[in-house]
Amino acid sequence: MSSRETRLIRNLALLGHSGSGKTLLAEQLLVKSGVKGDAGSIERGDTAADFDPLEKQYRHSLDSAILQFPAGKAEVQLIDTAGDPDFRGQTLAAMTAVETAAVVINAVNGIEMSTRRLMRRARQRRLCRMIIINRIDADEVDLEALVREIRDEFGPQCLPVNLPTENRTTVRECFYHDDGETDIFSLAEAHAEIRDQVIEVDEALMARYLEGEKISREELHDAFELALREGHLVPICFTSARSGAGCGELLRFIERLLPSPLEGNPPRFRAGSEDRKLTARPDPDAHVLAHVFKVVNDPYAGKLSIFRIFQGTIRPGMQLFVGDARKPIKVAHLFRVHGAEHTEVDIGIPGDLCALAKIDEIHYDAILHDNHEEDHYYLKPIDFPQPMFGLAIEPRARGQEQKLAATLDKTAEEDPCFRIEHNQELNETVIRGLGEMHLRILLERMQQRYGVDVETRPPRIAYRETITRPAEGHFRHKKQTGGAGQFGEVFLRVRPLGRGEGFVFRSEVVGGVIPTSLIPAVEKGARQVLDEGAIAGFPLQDLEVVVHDGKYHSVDSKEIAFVIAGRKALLEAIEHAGPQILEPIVNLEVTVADAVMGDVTGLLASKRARIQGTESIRGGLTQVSAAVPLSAITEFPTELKSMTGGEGRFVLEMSHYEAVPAQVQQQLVEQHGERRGPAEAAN
Ligand SMILES: Nc1nc2c(ncn2[C@@H]2O[C@H](COP(=O)(O)OP(=O)(O)OP(=O)(O)O)[C@@H](O)[C@H]2O)c(=O)[nH]1
Ligand SMILES: [Mg+2]
Repeated sequence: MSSRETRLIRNLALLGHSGSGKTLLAEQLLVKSGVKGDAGSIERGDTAADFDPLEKQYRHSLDSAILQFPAGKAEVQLIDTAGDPDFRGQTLAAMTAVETAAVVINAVNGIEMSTRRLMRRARQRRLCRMIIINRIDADEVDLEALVREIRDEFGPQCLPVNLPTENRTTVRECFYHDDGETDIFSLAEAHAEIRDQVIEVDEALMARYLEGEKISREELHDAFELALREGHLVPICFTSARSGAGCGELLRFIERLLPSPLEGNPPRFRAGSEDRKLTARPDPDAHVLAHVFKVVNDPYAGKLSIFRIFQGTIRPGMQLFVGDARKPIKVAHLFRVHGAEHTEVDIGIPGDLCALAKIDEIHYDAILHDNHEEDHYYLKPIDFPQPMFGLAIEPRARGQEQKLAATLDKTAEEDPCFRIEHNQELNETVIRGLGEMHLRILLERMQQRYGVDVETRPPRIAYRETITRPAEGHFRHKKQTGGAGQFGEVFLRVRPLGRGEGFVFRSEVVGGVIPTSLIPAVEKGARQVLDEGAIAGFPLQDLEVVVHDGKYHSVDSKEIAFVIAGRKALLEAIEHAGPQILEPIVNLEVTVADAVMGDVTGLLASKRARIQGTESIRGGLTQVSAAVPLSAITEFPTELKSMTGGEGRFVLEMSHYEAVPAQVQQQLVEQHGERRGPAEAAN
């Protein structure tokens, strides 16, 4: 029997703006827990979490990394995430594996863009949240002001559980203690505030407390967990990942007061098409239910799938199903991951983060289970940002196409915000990510790991076509070729639908003027137009097609006749329905030095951008957010680079589709005509 116990596990993700000190803080926790003798440094590139060569080179985390260490009697599984918004795919995925989101704030910079985003995401996923104010060693930081700002921004439930003291070289706990000197605030007041906040969640306890009764440590602990779970408390800790101040105390806090998998909010599973909601039970004897939150492809060790066990026990030798697959996979070896290393283990219990190696069938977001009752389970999906920044790529050397394709697939397995698109017609492969840096790093990694070199260029824009008003269309297809002829006649009408509603096809044909068996042929013809576009060769969307009349001939009416009639009738209808070309609009977030902010907003304004806000973040940087047509920013990465001396950064995500200006539409229609050539155009 293994001595692992779910109640002793503490799973937490370190989240926060890039540079807030997450990776260095993780180092300090490893040192304080005795796992490591000395803390590694970002500059030397010897931290446990940033083990990838590119992470060392860029001095930033690019992937999430799992670290394991003891905290007193507890066993911590910590996920150090990348703060960079380009790499938020894995960061968001890590949130599904933990009870607690620990959001790290750089005391020097204060609340930053990602701080807000991550606090919001963690709340949406019902995680217990805590805030770590790091870099308390820095000169000229106003920690009292920062705590007030945090409370203004995230609510009065954000309360310190310890306070810096002795000139910020250490901290003093204030949930269990009520006296002692501190550098900021009064310890007695901080103690009263957090006690009241915690006890408030339990009415009976509150009543006894007000009566002056003594509340036991266990009762306080349980109320603390409840307050965390309900979002009624967001504890704040202070640390310096540089000097180590507050890090030992953080470790003790993790042990004593952060939730175990038995205490956090249980994750919401769903099942089947009817979207039944289910709650996992962290019971070692229940059916196995585990969720794959991370996939890593090591060029030597192969594919590693890392999952969180929510219920049941996994042991080597047992069989597991992946999603609704009938064929089971065999658990040959079970691993636990620590930084770059993985160690074989003989058991995985509820709450554990474990890994399986070299199993092709497993993919990100898969559910592993051991009973067909759980075939159709899935975890409430994460709302990932839709990657919109694209690059068309091809291998630099001939003959590397296969290798490139395989490498791209591996990359897509690891990163939920990376997409590969193939445009058959143009024979073009386009990769999409959240920003230029995102794709640049992924391509560099492909080069380093697999020796695949690529050339890149801007891709074609994914325009769409739609209609703006209802119209009628009609076509009679009649052809006599030798023996049997072809005959089919279709009357239909079209109507615009709301943006994003897609395509609806209905039949209102009565009296069998077109036999029911041939209606699908009409739909097939209509769908051809949908794919090919009607005016400029782009897919059509947001319209309803209703076929309502027609004629058929008992001998000559074959499927093909109605496919053709359906297609041509729809083309005619669209011609009268005010066809319109739509273009993707993206939300762009640019971070630049204050000094060049004016130039950048000017540049964006010249690109049909709507500036939505500018916000000065500390450290001399400004963030500009804007909605801008994707087609207008093809040159933006290069322009931004020259404007900012390479320091400017941006990310973008899909917002919505909008009509293109009239002259752009005309150009696109003309280009399409030229591409098709006069012969085809006349067809
Ligand atoms: N003075 C001081 N420097 C710190 C502290 N914590 C981190 N740093 C420094 O800040 C820089 C960034 O630290 P990281 O730990 O890489 O930050 P991160 O949050 O992991 O950043 P990403 O991986 O990009 O998300 C490094 O140069 C650290 O040495 C601290 O408490 N005090
Ligand atoms: Mg880091």
